[in-house]
Amino acid sequence: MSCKKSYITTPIYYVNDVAHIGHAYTTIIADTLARYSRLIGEDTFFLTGTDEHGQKIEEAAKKRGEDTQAYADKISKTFKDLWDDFDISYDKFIRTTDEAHKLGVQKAFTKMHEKGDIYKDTYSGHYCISCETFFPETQLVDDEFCPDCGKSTSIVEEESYFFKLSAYEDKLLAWYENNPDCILPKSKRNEVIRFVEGGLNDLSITRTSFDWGVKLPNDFNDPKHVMYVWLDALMNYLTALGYGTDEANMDKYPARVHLIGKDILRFHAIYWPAFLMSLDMPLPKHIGAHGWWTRNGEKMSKSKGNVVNPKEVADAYGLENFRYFMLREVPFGGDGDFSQRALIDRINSDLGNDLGNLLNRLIGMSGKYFEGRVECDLVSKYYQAELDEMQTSLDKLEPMFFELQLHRFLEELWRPLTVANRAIDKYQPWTMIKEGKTEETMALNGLIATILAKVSLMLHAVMPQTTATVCEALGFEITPESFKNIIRNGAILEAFVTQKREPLFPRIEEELLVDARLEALKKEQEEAEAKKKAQKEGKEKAQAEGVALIGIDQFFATSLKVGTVVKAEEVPKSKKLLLLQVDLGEDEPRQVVAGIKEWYSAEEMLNTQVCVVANLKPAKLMGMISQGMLLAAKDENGLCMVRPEQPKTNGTPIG
Ligand code: ME8
Repeated sequence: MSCKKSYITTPIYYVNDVAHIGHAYTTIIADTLARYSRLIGEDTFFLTGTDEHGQKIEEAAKKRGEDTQAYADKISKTFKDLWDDFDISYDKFIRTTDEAHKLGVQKAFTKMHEKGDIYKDTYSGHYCISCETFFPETQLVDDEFCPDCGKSTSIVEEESYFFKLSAYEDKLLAWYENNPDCILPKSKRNEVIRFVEGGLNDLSITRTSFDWGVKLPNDFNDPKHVMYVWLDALMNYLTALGYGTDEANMDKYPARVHLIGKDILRFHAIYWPAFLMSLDMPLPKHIGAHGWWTRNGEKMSKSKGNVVNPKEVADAYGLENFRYFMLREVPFGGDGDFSQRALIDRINSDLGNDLGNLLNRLIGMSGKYFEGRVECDLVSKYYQAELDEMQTSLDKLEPMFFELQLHRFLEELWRPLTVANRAIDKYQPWTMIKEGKTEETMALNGLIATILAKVSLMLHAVMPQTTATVCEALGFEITPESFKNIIRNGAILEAFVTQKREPLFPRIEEELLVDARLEALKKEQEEAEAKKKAQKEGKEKAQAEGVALIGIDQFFATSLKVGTVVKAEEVPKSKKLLLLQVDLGEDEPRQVVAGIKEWYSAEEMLNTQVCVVANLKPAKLMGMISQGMLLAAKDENGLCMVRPEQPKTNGTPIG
């Protein structure tokens, strides 16, 4: 990617919904690349924008009862406002509803047609509106569902213009082969190659079933067709430079770097280069596909209520801390999980302890020993080993950056900070100064300043404001010139005087964002704990009183039923027992031997309803089988049966 001119893009985001953390991630990576390019003196063009046509947007507007264009205007503005709020350094914000863009798309359609790459036929197949993608039947899940997002597809049979994608199979494979870095990370390139090797179908590139899209050029005299939204959208990378309207700058930025999420790799790594080949335009330099963000291990979705709002995170934790976290936490291309705990750890540890504290130590020591003055010219006399160690790390950085390995870049960039912090512990300036080693102590402060300066310059693209503040404390401004002097030419920092200042990264103890869903879960858990505790206490109390508590499950393990005594007789020779036949609504009445004779006669019991424990193991009483037990209440005044207040069908469960 290192070249004199660079062109960096984000995807253009659909306006069916507002931005979330995933959109912010792509945009922050692209912004970091753009800022670094500018810092190293490249002429940089950074493009972002919104993708506003297609069935998905039309339906989203309809669902809300809004005019489609008015709805697109509204949501597009929320993206633009967010990026402005996030100080995203884009040079152009494109919208696919811009007139100039539409003209460019029409020109491309005409060109591809002239090239013989477009023909008319009938499309018959399945379409996923959510992904705005056609799928052959063989790729569907259970003959119906989208293999990418899992939503139901709809059957489409309509007249369509096709792009001869199949004609580009070999050319695409040759391009991947000859440009090992064209798709990053490289593992993703292999995926794409395998897909293309599996064979490409021609691509339906117009739709007739709705009309929220770019119309075909007039010459085609086919007003019912609108462009397929992906042809329309991908063309933004050319129309933003003036393709089809003002082409003076078209060749200015040949080396293009497209930042995308892995979900849209196929469109960028297969369709897009094929379209460009058809248009005889230069192919992208890199297509960088990052992974997917989840929240606390789960896919983010509105229905789950766990979508991370990037603005809320940035407001709570600081925009630049958030930027650092996103880029440091996850290997480019891999999936990442957003958790506030991980973010807090990064802020307190990497930023607070390693970086912020180093600046504090420098300010403290220079203030205490040298009235704030720091000189760097004798650093190499005393600390060459540390300088060498720092340089080894710095030399590794740029290749990592240009391979989009931003997490490794940041990891390596932290090593010099460790070198500086370790040097302080090792050389103990507080002892050196007492021993009269003034020069060594000043040189040590110089080493710290040098390391802070170099790290800040390299970190600038990730944390622009923070690093500007650090360098201001070190007496210089971050500019392409200072970058060139200090990083490229190894210039020694000029002497400067430090001032006391507020810590850059105040420690964060608690999660600052209230996650409604997590809060609800936490509350539920707390309530369950409290209930458990109360139960335990109650149980202990009850046990102390000789009563054991049971859970509801235990209660329901007992089958209680209403029944009618259909036969009742005394058990000979027994003072206590009656022999009852109780109808529980089963095939046969149950025989129950009940110890109630002292209080009830057989006649009194006959034809009355009783409550029976119906799932007791059968027991033998005086040689007779008892298949249940009657509920009764007994106190000092005697025993009475527990009966339903009103007659109930035999077998009615109680509970
Ligand atoms: O696909 N994790 O737009 P889109 C990481 N309009 N990144 C995520 C993410 C997540 N959970 N969710 C979204 C489109 N993204 C088309 C693009 S380009 C010519 C047309 C990011 O609004 C990621 O970059 O659905 C993904 O590629 C993009 O948002 C999709 O945004």
